[in-house]
Amino acid sequence: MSNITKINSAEFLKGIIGTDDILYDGVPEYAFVGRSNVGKSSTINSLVNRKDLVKTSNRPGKTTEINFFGINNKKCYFVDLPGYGYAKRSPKEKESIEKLILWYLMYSDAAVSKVVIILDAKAGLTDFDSEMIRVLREKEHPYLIIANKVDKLNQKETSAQMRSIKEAAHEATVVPYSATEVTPKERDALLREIFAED
Ligand SMILES: Nc1nc2c(ncn2[C@@H]2O[C@H](COP(=O)(O)OP(=O)(O)OP(=O)(O)O)[C@@H](O)[C@H]2O)c(=O)[nH]1
Ligand SMILES: [Mg+2]
Repeated sequence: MSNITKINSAEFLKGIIGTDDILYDGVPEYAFVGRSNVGKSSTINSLVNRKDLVKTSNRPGKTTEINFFGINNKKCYFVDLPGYGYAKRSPKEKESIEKLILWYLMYSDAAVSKVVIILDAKAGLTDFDSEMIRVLREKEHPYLIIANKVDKLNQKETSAQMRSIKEAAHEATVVPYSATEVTPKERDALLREIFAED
């Protein structure tokens, strides 16, 4: 694990679509996964406090490679994965993205310290989210759920969604978040959660 309490620097390193030396260089990896358009790239930008380190878009399906970002001179990597479930992709493309994600997380032997699953707080878990949670639990792999875009919900809706997401996710840690309206305090709390050893 990384013992990071503050992010001082972040840089794009490379995008990969299969095996690569970067997976095996021993640097701890923090992987951000989730359905297309839930705000994976925006969440990484908010955590590193940069508006445009990672490209974001209101057109889903923006991220197609596994993108590596070096944090604090490569003390760890933040890894932005392509989103799954984007409706306008062909079934074949969808399948190859799901395979790429599962390969990276489960079979590549990459040094993944934690998987950060990002959801749309309003939509909750998708089938592939649940499948991923099932596999992560089976492997006893540390993971954390971020319920993003809570700025779109009122307080009552937020707490109802938090309860139902937590229940559907076998009582996993679920952090309510807004990548676009986050305060420094909320951001630091999420960073602590991500870097916590469980
Ligand atoms: N209201 C609101 N919008 C958000 C939030 N986070 C992200 N968005 C918006 O949602 C859209 C998608 O954000 P991205 O960060 O590109 O999403 P992504 O999950 O990386 O998408 P893919 O790369 O396509 O898988 C953009 O228009 C963002 O501005 C949030 O917390 N609140
Ligand atoms: Mg993205």
